[in-house]
Amino acid sequence: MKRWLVWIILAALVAAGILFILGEHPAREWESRGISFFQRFLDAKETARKALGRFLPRSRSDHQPESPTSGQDNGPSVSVWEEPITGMHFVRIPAGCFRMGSDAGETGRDRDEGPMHEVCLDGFWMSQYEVTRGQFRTFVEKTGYVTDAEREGFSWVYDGKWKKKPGYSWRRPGFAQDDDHPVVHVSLNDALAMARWLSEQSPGTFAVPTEAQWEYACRAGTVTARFWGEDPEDACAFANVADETARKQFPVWETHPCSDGFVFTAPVGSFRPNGFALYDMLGNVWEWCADVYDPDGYRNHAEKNPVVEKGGTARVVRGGSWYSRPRYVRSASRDQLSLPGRRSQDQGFRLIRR
Ligand SMILES: [Ca+2]
Ligand SMILES: [Ca+2]
Repeated sequence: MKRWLVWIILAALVAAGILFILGEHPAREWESRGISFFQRFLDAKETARKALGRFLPRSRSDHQPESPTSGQDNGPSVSVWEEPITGMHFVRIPAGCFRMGSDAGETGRDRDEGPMHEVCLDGFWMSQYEVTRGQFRTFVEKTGYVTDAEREGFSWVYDGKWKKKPGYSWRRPGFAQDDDHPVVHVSLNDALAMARWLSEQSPGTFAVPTEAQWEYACRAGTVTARFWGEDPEDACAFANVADETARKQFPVWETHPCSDGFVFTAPVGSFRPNGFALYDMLGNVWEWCADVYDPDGYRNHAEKNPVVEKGGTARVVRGGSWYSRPRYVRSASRDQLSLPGRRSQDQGFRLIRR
């Protein structure tokens, strides 16, 4: 092997090691969501690849079309359907195709966001807001449903670290919430139970979105890292995220450089919507998707209505939460919880309707 090539490889390994160590400190989403050591290594490698881009082989860079106009300034024009029992609003998401995932140049990107690929979806309805505590209460009162957190007597709560703690559930979230806040401490099982009940009681078939439906709905025609553009600094007009407000309480957090006014959950719809008139697609609470989490799932995605149904127990969650630093608050960012029964203080959901 040529001597100069050996030196470059050695330099890359040292740089990857340093970046890996530097990246350790506020690893909040890793810590809470059980991302493996191997994925952390790959993430550090991706960072090193960017830093040493001149020397390492480059990934394919997908062509990006021009960003369409979102129409947010005048308020998007959409069809809304109100579900009669819970009062949930559903907006019509038109059939269409989009580029799913992110390209290698996107700041904060993880390798599981690639390769970017074309996906086409049938039209569907999506709940305009995250399911609220009040709407979930209606479901529970009419059915007697008991959530996984209540049945097993504990949930995951943040008090400087993520811990499994007894006594927490949607009824006792661990911070102040009224019925307009998104329900939290709900598992995928709980979300699917509410969808099944609505399918029996109300016109239409209800479900949690597939990961492809979620990203298509979140992007609303945009190709930028976030539906408002590229910049995390602009987050606080559009999303409740880890921000300067939260940093007063948790000084070690890596935050967005702006103030959204909320440490924990905000009432749904407190911020500006995306181009499909959907609120809080990014931030506030993480949202369950129907797909099994597979870091390489995009390689085998069907072009039409893809969904990953096999391959393990972990399930996809999307969009980030009040706890999330900028890299998790992106349209293409993917995260996971290890089981459909997992729940936490920043985990909620929204439904779709067909
Ligand atoms: Ca916040
Ligand atoms: Ca959300």
